[in-house]
Amino acid sequence: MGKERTPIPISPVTKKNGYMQNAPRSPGSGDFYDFSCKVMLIGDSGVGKTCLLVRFKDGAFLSGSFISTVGIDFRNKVVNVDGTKVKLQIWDTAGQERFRSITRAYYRDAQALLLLYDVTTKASFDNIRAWLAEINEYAQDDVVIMLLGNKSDMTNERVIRREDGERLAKEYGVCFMETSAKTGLNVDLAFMAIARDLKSKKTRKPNEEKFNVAEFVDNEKQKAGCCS
Ligand SMILES: Nc1nc2c(ncn2[C@@H]2O[C@H](COP(=O)(O)OP(=O)(O)OP(=O)(O)O)[C@@H](O)[C@H]2O)c(=O)[nH]1
Ligand SMILES: [Mg+2]
Repeated sequence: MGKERTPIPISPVTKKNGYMQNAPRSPGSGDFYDFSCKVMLIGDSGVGKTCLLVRFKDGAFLSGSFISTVGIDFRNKVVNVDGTKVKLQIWDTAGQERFRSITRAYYRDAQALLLLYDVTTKASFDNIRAWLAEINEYAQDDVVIMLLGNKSDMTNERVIRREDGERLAKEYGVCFMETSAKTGLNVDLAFMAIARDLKSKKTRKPNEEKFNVAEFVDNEKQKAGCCS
């Protein structure tokens, strides 16, 4: 286990369903947005949640010694989805067991969950079922879930095949992709797919077709010519 990050004070409270609509400015970021939503990063300690967030927010990779998150932390990023500005309020949770009760308190406000395992650590993959049970118990019924197999750049150390991740995701009916916080593979795609799904849920008219997040991800991967 690595060092620990300084505890971060907990929580601006969001509305019950987590959406804050038509706010003129997102607190702290200075960016205008049309609506905001809460996304949580969860999974075992060391799978790369903080690194994934830093890669998405700042385009950088936190290499060097591992600093384990204490409690919970968040970062905002406003993304543009076909002209609509969606503020993603991204909560980075601590994977260590002793912080589990803190994490549980945040599930109910989340519209989307990015659930990570590390393709080089079998235990983190085996624990995904337990994480999904947690989600089932504490999160909203219609929460968007995306399973991410992170550290896909570590080819030589890999112990979990892509097909294993795909199979598990299919079993639970959730979207799946492999990512790398180090190279950036699929990181923007994961967050953008979530933002699109949430925008669609928020703005879809009754006669409009539902947004299919899995289909969107497949199309985008094909466009990028990648296979992960
Ligand atoms: N090669 C490689 N290393 C990664 C990747 N993502 C994270 N790491 C490394 O894995 C270690 C753990 O990353 P963190 O992002 O701090 O893990 P975490 O999931 O936030 O862990 P907790 O805060 O304890 O829950 C660090 O040493 C990172 O440099 C990746 O995609 N590729
Ligand atoms: Mg962390």
